[in-house]
Parts: sequence; C-alpha cells; structure tokens
Amino acid sequence: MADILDRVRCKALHSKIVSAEEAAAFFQPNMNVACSGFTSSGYPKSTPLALAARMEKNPFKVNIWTGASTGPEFDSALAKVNGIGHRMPFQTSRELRDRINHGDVDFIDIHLSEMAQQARSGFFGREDVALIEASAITEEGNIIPTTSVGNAASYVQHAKTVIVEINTAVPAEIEGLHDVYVPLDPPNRLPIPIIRPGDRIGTSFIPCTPDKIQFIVPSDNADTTRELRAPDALSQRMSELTLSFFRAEIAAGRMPEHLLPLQCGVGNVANAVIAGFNEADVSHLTVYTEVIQDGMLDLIDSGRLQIASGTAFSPSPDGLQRFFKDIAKYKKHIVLRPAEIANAAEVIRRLGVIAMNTAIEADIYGSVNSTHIRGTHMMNGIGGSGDFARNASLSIFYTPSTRQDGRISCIVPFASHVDHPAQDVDILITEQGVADLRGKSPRERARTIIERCAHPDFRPMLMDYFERADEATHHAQTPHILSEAFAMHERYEKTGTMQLDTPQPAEPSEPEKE
Ligand code: 0RQ
Repeated sequence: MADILDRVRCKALHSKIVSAEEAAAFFQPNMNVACSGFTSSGYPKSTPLALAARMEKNPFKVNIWTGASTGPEFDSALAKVNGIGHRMPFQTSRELRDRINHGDVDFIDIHLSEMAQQARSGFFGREDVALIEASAITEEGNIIPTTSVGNAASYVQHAKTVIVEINTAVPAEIEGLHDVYVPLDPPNRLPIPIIRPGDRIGTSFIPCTPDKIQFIVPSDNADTTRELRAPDALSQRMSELTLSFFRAEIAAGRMPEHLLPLQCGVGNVANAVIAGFNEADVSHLTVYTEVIQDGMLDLIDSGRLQIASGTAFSPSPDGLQRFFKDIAKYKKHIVLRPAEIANAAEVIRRLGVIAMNTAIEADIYGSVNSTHIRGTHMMNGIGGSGDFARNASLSIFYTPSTRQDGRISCIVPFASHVDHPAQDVDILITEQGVADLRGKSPRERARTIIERCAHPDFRPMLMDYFERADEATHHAQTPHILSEAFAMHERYEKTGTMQLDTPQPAEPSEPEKE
C-alpha cells in the first residue's frame, strides 16, 4: 500500500483508491470503455479480470476501444465470458478472434493512426469511461503512462470519467519516457513539429485533473508479453536479403549511408530483420515505428541505434526485465508517443520512413492481404501496416513463399482480400528472393514476383496462370481469369491444398496402327 500511496502524488486522490472488484461494479451493459494498451503493453489488468469474473456470473457486454491489441488478462479474459460487444481497432487474442469469426463480437478493423480521431468524431458513440494503466499520478492529477501510450491521452481527454490502474510492477523511473501530444482536429490542426525521429513535442504525462478520476485501482502484474521464437532459417534468409538490398540501394545512391528511419511490424520475421542489423556494418540508425521490440534493445546496446520512437514498448518477457533493470540508459534512446503521432502520415512522409511489414499473402501484381485468412476469417487486423505502407518512402512486405508445410503458396493469382493495394507495395521479399516492383507496370510486376518470390513448387502454376490470363484478356492492363483465381481459394478451403483449375494437357493420342 505504501508504494501506491507514494505513486498517487495527488493526496486528494488517496480516498479514491478501491479494489478491482469495486471498480468493476461501476461498468454497465453496453458502456463504451476506452482503454490504454497497445500490443500487450500498458493495458489495464486487474479491472478487466474482475469485470470478466462479474460477467461470468451475470452475463453482459461492453464495447472495448484500445490503441491496439492487449494481453490475455484483458481481451482473452473478456472474450472467454463473451463480454465484448464492439471491439476496435486491433487484437491478437485467439479467444477473441474466435468470437469475432463466429459473429459474437463486432470487430471494426481501423488504421491505428485514425482510431483516436474517429473516436473523437463520435462514430462509435460517446466514451463512457477511460480505463488507463499508469505508473503514477502527479501532484496535479496528471497520469504517467507505463509501457505504451496508444490512444490513452485522447481517451482521457474525451471520456466522461476516468479509472486509473496504478501498476507497481512497472518501475516509477519510467516517468520521462513518454511524449504526449494530442493534435487538434481539422480544421484547426497545426503541423506536427517532428523533424527528427527523437524530437519531443509534448508533455511527459497525460493531462488530467483530479475531479475527472473516478477510481484508482492497485495492480502489480507486469505486461504478459509474448516470447519470440529464435529467428528460423526462412526469417534469417529474408533478413539477409533485406540487408543486401539496402547495401545495393546505398551503393546506387538511392539511400543515405545510415539509411532512413525504420518501421518494423511485430512478429518473428520483423524481429529477425531487426536482429540482422546487429550482424551488419551499420551505424547511426534511427527508428520511427509503432512497436519497439527486443532487437532494438540489442541495437541500442551495440551502439548502432541512436533513437527509437514508437507508441509501445513490447518486448519478450526477458526483454521487459532487461529494460526495467536499465531503464535510465534506455530512456535516453526511446520515446513513446500517442499512436496518432507515431503513425501520423505527415511525419512518416516527412521523415521518409522505410516500412517493413508482413503479409498473409500477396498476389502476382503485389497487392497484399494482411488481415483475412482465405478472405473471410479475421486474423489480427490491419494495425499500423497501412499507415506506414502508404506513407513510407519505401514500403517492403515480407511473407514466406509457402505456409502450412508447403501446402499453400503465399503468392497467389488474386489475393483473397486486399489491405494494401499494389500501389503501396514497392518491394516484396520471400525467402526465395527480392522483387523490386518500383517503376514496373502490372504485367512486369507479375513476372518479377513469380520469378523472384514464388516457391519453385508453385512457380510454373503461377506463370501458366499469368500467361493464360494475358492471352485471354488480349494483354489487358492487369490480366486475370477471375473465376479460376477465386476457385483456387475455395479449393484450398475444401481440401487444404492450393491448386489452380488449370486445363489439363490433352492425352497423347494413341499411336496410329499400321
Ligand atoms: O496461424 O497462429 O494458427 O499458427 O496466420 O502467421 O506465419 O506466424 O506470421 O506471426 O508474422 O503474422 C500478417 C498475421 C503475419 C501479421 C500477420 C496463419 C499462420 C499462423 C500467423 P497460427 P505467421 P506472423 C505493425 C504492423 C497485420 C498488422 C501489421 C499481422 C498465423 O503480421 O497481423 O502488419 N499483420 N502490423 O498459419 C492460411 C495463409 C496464412 C495463414 C498466415 N496464407 N493461409 N493461414 N497464416 N498466412 C504492428 C501493429 O500494427 C500493432
């Protein structure tokens, strides 16, 4: 208790400290609950668990808004008791995904940079309560975030009332990591004055006043972050290909020696790509991204990375402890901002960010599906990939050439769902190679992707499709045989393997009898 009293520095708020169960009793059916949290980082834990326990006895639903995904104490706990009505803008929970794909949850998949402004515009209704994890509350009632900022600042500004979870598992020394700046909405928006990735333009706290705070809930569990697999051979290969591509770009004078600020998606491929920089002869790197992961700590330690700007610090459990132990050092190299600033089109374009994201599948023209398995079933959501891919100076997408033990090709004739149109994809990388799509027409892109990125087992089938489509459409701008392209996805759904309905070669005619 002493620790939490120290952390709630506004003494007038001490009377508002309650148990998670008392706070959970505040929630009513269909309330809009706007929360902190971004990729298993900085999300509230005790209150959602107590709320899920209450819902288990007396079922009801609330609508959950966050910055991005959260940890199992939140999304999974509430999904297990079917306690979520609408959910936005992103998730990665298996339990929640099942609810979404069975129609129990209305999931609204939004570019992460746009969520806060859409919420402020009232598209989802009014925010009944903001539920925010914090490391401390200042003398004035301002809120110090923990391992993410996400949309917490905007939610606090606009909610009717605020519940703050003070997480004592997060060292109080985290204060100073954050840079909170909530832009005005059009027509009053001003330029976001970030000229270099590390520029600080806001406050180290989320502005709030004591009267707006309804309850303060103690919590002492660190984020449940995900273990990262050691880079496998495929990811390592994609990392090597990326580095040699960058070396060629530098040699060609198209890229500065220290590269441009890097954005990197989350997951194993992304982590392997960043890990690859640790083996490379690079220095003075900068990162302007959403999510800061373990690989970036290594780059800071080895002196290769100067500054990493993001909205969440989401490392493995070991990475989190490593950060907590040496927080004063890492604070000099890391800044966490609101998601609408970390992912702001204006800043990404000004800095010339290099975007590196992962695809579920890409089609032969370079359009990318990041969200829907077989075009119908939600995986996680578009996240920030669209914010970065559209506005980056160089947009790279990765996918292994096959998945499901080689049964399916991740290069397909027509993507079963499109999140990123071909115009937003400059470079496609699989373990097979690099397709540089810049300056190429769709028909040139198709040949390049099939030759450079498709797996040899599927390459003849894809080239045959393209050539027949080219012939059938009399060399149209973007040749397709749509019925065949879609039938392939349906066949995969039924049989678990991916084959086209290619016309079979005619049976060799019987040798004529003499
Ligand atoms: O399924 O989890 O049941 O095993 O999808 O696939 O190969 O582990 O790839 O973890 O890198 O995720 C696009 C989903 C890739 C991710 C996506 C199945 C596969 C597996 C995961 P299992 P892998 P990754 C900034 C950037 C959008 C958001 C984004 C993503 C599971 O990168 O969510 O980019 N991106 N944010 O088996 C059938 C296919 C499949 C397939 C994958 N073609 N057919 N199943 N899977 N491809 C960060 C933020 O925005 C917060």
